[in-house]
Amino acid sequence: MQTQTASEFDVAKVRADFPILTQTVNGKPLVYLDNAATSHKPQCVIDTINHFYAAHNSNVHRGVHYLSQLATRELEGARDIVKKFLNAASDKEVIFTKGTTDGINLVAQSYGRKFIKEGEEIIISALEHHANIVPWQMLCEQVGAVLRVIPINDDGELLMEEYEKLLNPKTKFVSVNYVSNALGTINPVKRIIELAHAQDVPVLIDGAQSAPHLKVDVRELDCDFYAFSGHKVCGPTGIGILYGKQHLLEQMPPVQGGGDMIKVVTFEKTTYNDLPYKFEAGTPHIEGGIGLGRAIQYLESVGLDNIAAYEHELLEYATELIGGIPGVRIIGTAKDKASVLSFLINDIHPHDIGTILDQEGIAIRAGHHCAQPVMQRFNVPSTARASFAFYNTKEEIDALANAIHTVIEVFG
Ligand code: C6P
Repeated sequence: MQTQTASEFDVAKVRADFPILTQTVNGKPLVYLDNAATSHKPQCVIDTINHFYAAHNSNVHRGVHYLSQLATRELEGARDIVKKFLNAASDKEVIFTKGTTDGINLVAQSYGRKFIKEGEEIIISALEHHANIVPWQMLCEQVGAVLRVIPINDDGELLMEEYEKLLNPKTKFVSVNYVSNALGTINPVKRIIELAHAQDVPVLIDGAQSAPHLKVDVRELDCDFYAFSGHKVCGPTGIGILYGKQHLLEQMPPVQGGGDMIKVVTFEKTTYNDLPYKFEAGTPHIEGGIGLGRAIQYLESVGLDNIAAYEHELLEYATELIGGIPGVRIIGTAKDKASVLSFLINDIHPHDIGTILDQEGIAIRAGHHCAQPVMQRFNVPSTARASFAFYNTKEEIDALANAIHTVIEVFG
């Protein structure tokens, strides 16, 4: 598929796929700018889930009967779609999880507990979401490891020379996000991975905010693990993906025991199932997985490169328009950014900003965005955050700018 220029991108056509976008909120057309929290679902994903329950509902991997085989084929078909989406080498490397948080916890508790020992070090960054901080802190408490943090500059960019200094023979794992949810910074993950690999250190990429916006090829990136959430890529909630290199996953113990993850169980000993099922204990989120597969097909039909180009133009437009309003301060001014505009207006509390925007039908997020250390770094308790998707328009950004003027008027 040839990449469209942003002006060629047919946003009206795309918007027609999302039934929720036609509604009004507080008497105004909905302007949904909270896509980093969760994205909306196109009709094809909603239809796929409905159809599963209406026609195919059954448990998977267990039954010899028709419906069970159908459901199994659909779920495994979705795994294959994800495999191709990520360019993973094998379906064995694609594990269904509950979401990004679940995937990171799995790696911390499985790889971490087995391979990281007292006094050894784990590197994360100052840009992380709590989901990529707390699981490592928990692991550190359990095994006596030490957490090290790559600092950031005032634009919200990682200080790569500090990262290089942090890497040392005690480093046993690196875990960083590709795109910061609080600031939108796109991190130089390829370089981060190269530097870690030069010291034989594996790297997990938190892809929660990159999967919806950037084309990712895990083999080209050479990451060891990549975690993302279905609900941020136009798919259902409660489902996500953990990609892991097969040779690492093979060495890792399961974290949860139960049905589906075993081959033989006796009271004396249990042998575990092959990948990826070893990490998928219990009945999976079947319609979630199938819905996620459909969502990825949908994103691919729009084209990840088209999405990235169009969203880049939206972000540039918003940065200039909103950043130019007297009293507005943008937090996060990295050179390389995706889809997030975090801002403050004078000393108005972001919750007040969010409430007034809501009255205008505009949905943004106000708060610490589950990234409190980022807020601490900028010495602010919270920010207002507008986050864009490929179904947003410049007119919606104009509406945001107008509503910000209203906020300023209300608070004098
Ligand atoms: N960020 C936001 O509004 P889950 O909740 O598991 O789907 O995703 C967690 C997560 C992990 N890493 C990053 C970079 C994220 O942005 C998120 C989710 C949402 O910014 C909800 S807090």
